[in-house]
Amino acid sequence: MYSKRFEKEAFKAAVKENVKTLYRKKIEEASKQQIFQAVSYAVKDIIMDDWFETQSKYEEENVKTVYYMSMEFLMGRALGNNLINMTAYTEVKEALDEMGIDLNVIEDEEPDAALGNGGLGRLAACFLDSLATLNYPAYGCGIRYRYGMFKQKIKDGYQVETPDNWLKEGNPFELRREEYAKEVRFGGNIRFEKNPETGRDEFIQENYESVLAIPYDMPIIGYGNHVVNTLRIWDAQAIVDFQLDSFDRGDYHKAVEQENLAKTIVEVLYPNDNHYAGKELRLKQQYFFISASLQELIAKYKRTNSDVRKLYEKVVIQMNDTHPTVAVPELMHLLIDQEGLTWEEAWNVTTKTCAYTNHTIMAEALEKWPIDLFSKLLPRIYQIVQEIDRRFVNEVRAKYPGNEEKVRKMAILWDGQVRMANMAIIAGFSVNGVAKLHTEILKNEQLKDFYEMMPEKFNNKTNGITQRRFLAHGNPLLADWVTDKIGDGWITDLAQISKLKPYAEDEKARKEFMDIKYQNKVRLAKYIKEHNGIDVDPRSIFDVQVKRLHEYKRQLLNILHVMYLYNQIKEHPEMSFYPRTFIFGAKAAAGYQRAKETIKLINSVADVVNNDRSINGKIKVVFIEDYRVSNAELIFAAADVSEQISTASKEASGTGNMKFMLNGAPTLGTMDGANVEIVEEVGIENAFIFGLSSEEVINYENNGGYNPTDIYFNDWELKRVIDQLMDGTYAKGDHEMYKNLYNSLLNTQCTDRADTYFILKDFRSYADAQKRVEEAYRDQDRWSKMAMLNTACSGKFTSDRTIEEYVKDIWKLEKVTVPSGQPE
Ligand code: B1H
Repeated sequence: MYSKRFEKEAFKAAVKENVKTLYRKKIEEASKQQIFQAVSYAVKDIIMDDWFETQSKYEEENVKTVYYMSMEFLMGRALGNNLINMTAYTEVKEALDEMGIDLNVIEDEEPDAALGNGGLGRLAACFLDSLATLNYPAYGCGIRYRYGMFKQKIKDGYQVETPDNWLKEGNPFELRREEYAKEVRFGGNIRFEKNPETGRDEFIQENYESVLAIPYDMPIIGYGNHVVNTLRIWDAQAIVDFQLDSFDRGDYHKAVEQENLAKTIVEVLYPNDNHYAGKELRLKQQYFFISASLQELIAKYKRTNSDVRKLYEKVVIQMNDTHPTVAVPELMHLLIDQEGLTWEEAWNVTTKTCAYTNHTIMAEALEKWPIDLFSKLLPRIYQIVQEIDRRFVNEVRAKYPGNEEKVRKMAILWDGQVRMANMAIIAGFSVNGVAKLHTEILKNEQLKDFYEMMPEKFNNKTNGITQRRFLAHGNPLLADWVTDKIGDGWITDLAQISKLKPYAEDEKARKEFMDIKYQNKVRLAKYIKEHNGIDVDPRSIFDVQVKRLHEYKRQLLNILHVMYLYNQIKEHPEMSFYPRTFIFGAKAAAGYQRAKETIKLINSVADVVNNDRSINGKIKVVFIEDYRVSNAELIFAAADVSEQISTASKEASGTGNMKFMLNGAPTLGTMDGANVEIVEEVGIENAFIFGLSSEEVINYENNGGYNPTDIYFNDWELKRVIDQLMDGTYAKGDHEMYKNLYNSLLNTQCTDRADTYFILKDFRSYADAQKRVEEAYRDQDRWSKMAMLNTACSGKFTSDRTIEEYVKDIWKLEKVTVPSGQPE
């Protein structure tokens, strides 16, 4: 399709020209980074026509558009993915080859756009890819953080965080759109004044601080369809002198303050996954990007539509968790105070426009803003929240007379706090969970009262991932093999991958499949050697757990089991044991002590085990530094075993589980999140399931927990492992190093319940499942079948399917076709 525009010679000339105009250099003199920039600008140039065409087509057809509001977009690298979706990867690779340039090396020059923590942010990125590929009009709206997710270094086994200066060399794909700048105001006081002409009370805000929000656009390229959507991320800039209100002009102090506000507001991504920190700056960030995005969305709507009372016909706002929920009162504010709608009219629009996705049931992730903080920062918004709350509480009392318990649970304002989830549910027309089990838990436990009152709002949208990045780009060997077998329809229709199923019975195909896995393991082994200096044997089982570090995800269970295996091998050297490489990758939130201790423990176990010649390399432990989207692509491709071992009920969905499955790694996991649906698709015989069920966990929790000490005293092998946390085995004799971990498992010394995440309880069941993994792997016929069936049954887990469900049930969008921006 792009063959003409990627006429090789023209592209090569463009790269040379860019090196010349950007750096006054010849291609032979340019650095790898400079070539990356030159190549990217050449690619962006080609994108521009389609980007332009797509946006004009949307405007022409005046189509309904989804605005995906998110504090996080974990995009990773753009160059390779853009080329894949332009169906130009191979051609560009060849063109560069002819110039003596290796595209893979150039791709490695690009910093990850890490504007997210983990699954929630990566989901947003996958959704944008699918929306563009499926021809749907969509914007992603977020923040252009100056610093993204911190870079992780491991020093002496400890995590050290360093700033992620991702914009240092410039971002070749972004476009600054100064002309769409918007003012956003904070604080001050408000009053109302009667307008003598209209007779209406008009809202006036005084003594506020404000910043200018400036959008940067990034192209989101659909696969082979000429669609280019936009990720719009906002930067902040001080409002310069002449833009200040007349009485503020010349106020030096204020000017400096506003300069500071602008600088701090977009400075850095909060590095917490599944955790609410309650910082004022975070609320500022939320309001900043929401207000700017809504102002722009209304302005855009009004360019082609006359009646703002019908906004919901052309606009739907999806709130990615509660972080963007201030969109509800802000939309009310803009509609009432600027567009002149009545409360009832504005409420009608807002409740038909906003929808909410819940991503977690973890109590510590619930956003509850102290009222005094909230009302000082956003005085008008707080008034509106009060009024929403007042009206809703009236409804509750009308529906459940005398039942104040209902008010206590469902009101927005309670106990001095603004409960954002309650507001999102009350104002949203849709509330969805992210996997079947998660949605059931929301309906029957967490959000029971809301579900009873408004069942029609609740629905499930099981998460998905994009096969373009996580197979076509991340695993080219397997991608080509799949295409060879079944054609390339899977790239935009992953259901077709089920056509691989018959090949699971074909010995030759199985051998090819395992051969590709082996080559990907060699590729990862090389990466590990380069980055960790550790030799790993690609013939060993690559057993992988990569995800954010969190107690509920139970990396601790995994490493305790490694310690247990190590004890066994030491004690019984004659015991048959299939060599295993345990691979970890995880960032811990900077202030999360137990998580950081777990990283240190993993690295210390690695140190001891990897250097013990007596075990003949039967176990290797590797902690991959700075786990992120770009190295994730290599890791998934090389994995044999996918560790998805969260305490049942805690992982809302998980999406890494799907990436492993797509790449042919069976799941070793609990019946949690989307694991349940993975097992449904692939069959329980092609997974290794263990542990308490979510009902059992919830049951224990509702009855005060369980007592791990019985288990501790009755299982001497497990006891020994836990005691090794305190006896210095993995701490060069230090008895204190892991005391927080030890206490979290057994003790009474910490405030919360002992072993909150049922690690001791699930330990034996996990060890058994691990034994079954080993047995299965020894039988290469059986394993290769399992592995291939995982790939073949992964069709459900494409984000394309997820997006089609959102479109059908929630967003109601139409597909738009875009002609090629250039004549063929
Ligand atoms: C998920 C978060 C999250 N759920 C608060 N919740 C945050 C909560 O900065 N914060 O305050 C950041 C992130 N992240 C994840 O969402 C779930 O744990 C996964 O199970 C799920 O797959 C993913 C996408 O739905």
